[in-house]
Amino acid sequence: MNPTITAFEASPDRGRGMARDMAVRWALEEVGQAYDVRLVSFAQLKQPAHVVLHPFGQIPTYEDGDLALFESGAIIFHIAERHAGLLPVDADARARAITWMFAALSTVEPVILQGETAILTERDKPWHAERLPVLQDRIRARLTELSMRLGAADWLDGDFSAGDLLMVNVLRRLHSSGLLLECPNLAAYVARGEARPAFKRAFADQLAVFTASQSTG
Ligand code: GTB
Repeated sequence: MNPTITAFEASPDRGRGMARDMAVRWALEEVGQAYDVRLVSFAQLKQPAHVVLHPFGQIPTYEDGDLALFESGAIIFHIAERHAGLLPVDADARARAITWMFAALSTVEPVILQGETAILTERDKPWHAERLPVLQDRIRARLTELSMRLGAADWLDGDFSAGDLLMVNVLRRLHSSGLLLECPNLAAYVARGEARPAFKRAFADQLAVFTASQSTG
């Protein structure tokens, strides 16, 4: 039996691969693990049948036999632990790759999310015009630090790892802001990630869900 993940029936991002099933799909594609997808509506997310899998009523979830997981980072870590290809075999290199997974989700993503939230939900606030540049400067500062560490390397620590997968996925959220272009090596890093065949397959599959949702009304 293939593992089953959940994804939006009709993603609000219109298939741009911004919802968090994207990274899980990408990880599964990288390791060559076939998977099934159960599509859920926003209403279904909050129903008991889904909340038992995900206490916060969100996507993605991951089910494999008796195991049910939520949190995209934990799901990707689980996939990377059980398959070759996303974490180095050498124990120290593996620990460093896992460190980058945490860095992506707990150090880089929060500043990006704060900026995104300000744009999406705080535009009408009287303090928005003052706050936005502050948040954008925080993103710039984090990107500059990351850019310095990446330097001219292809990936953050040796070969491509789950740390790069999560970092690229987080940085993709900046595509529409233009901020990524201020650090050309990071823009190239994201482009390298998006050029991977596994990324392209995952992207196409989630886009196909959105396209089908439009044709069926
Ligand atoms: N920390 C969790 C994880 O990494 O798995 C966060 C999961 C999460 O935020 N899930 C969102 C969700 O289910 C979808 S991905 N939201 C429904 C709810 O909370 O009721 C976040 C997301 C949604 C839409 C866009 N977009 O349209 O661009 C981007 C990202």
